[in-house]
Amino acid sequence: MQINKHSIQEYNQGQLQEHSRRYDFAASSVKDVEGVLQKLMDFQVAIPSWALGTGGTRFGRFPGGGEPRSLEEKIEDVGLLHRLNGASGAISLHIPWDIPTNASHIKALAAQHGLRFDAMNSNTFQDQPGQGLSYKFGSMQHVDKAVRRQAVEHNIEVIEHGVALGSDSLTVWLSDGSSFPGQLNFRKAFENTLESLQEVYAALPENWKMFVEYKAFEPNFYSMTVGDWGQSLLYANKLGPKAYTLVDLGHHLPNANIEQIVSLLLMEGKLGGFHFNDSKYGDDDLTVGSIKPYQLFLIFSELLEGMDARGMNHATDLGWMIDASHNVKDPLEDLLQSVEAIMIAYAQALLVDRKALAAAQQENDVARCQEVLQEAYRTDVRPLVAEARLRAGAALRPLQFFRELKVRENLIKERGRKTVATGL
Ligand code: LRH
Ligand code: MN
Ligand code: MN
Repeated sequence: MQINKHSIQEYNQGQLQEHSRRYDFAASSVKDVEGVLQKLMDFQVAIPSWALGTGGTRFGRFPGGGEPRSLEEKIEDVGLLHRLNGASGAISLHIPWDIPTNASHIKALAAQHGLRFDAMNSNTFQDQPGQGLSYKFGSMQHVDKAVRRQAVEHNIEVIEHGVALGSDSLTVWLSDGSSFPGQLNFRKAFENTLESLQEVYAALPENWKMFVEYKAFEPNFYSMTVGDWGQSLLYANKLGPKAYTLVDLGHHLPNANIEQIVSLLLMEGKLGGFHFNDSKYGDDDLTVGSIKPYQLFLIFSELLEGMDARGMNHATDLGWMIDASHNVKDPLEDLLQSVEAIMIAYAQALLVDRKALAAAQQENDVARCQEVLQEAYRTDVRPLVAEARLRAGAALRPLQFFRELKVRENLIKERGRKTVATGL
């Protein structure tokens, strides 16, 4: 299904009066509104290929219909999102869920939709049909060198796919760890993993980055070999300048202070990328901003403070991606909501009066510090985000327009009700 520019313009026309009223009010209290709008227009959030289908849980899966059946259809779905919101201009692939058998055709298709290829994701947490050795007891940490070799070779293959598509980064998430005390020699598991990562690192092209993603628990429930940001940072530091830590919001123990983590990683020049999602309990992969929007704002606030201090470009110097998977919502609707939540948090963080905050911090004026932050957080920035979309030629209200166009119904007509998306 295609959405043409003309129908978006027509839709926006009908919304314009109400939007202008709300926008004029919002813009009147923002100092550099044009600067803020430009930043919002530049900011793009990558969509992971595995978020486009219904995820399910280990208890069951309830497919929604019209889900993408191939890599081409996944690209089309992200193209639709990008058309609607102007902020989803990249797709992140997972190998082997998305093997691009004809890379130049896939690349051309993505370009037609205005998409680039974000980080490539390797997969050594599942055994694939025909695979020689099992990852049951880990991949890069494995006691058997041959298993480690297999995992390294897979990652090198993923890099090759990425090169063919024009990607420039590899995300390595390992499920390696142990589920019972005594199962693993922690030091040896670390050393094996480091050695394997070093072999992958050596295969990175000159301009590539490697993101080492950590996760506190699951699928291993006693120890994870890349379990927290300290361990990830250790690997990244030992690997070299192309290696960075990747923060996934759902991969911490409850109540972890993620905003402090990102601040310190930025200070060290070792924050590479982000996986956005939200959670109440753990790696719930819920819609961004659906549970803890204030935390999301605080994270963005630290991100901007740290990035500005280092002269980094918000849009290009970190890898921004959603990492979600849903059981009961339309995945495309969910992604529209997620991107919107990210843009809102970003816009609010742009409004923080940094000078006032720094002055209040210097004077230990704790109440004032809170006031400054909450002044920005409690501002309704939705009209600013909508204005950025309008200027980018996207829909003023993407989710409403998605429903008006009956996108899901059309996709079901095209692809069928019973579709099994490849991946999770
Ligand atoms: C692990 C994880 C990782 C991906 C994805 C499928 O929980 O977040 O980033 O490989 O799930
Ligand atoms: Mn993740
Ligand atoms: Mn996860």
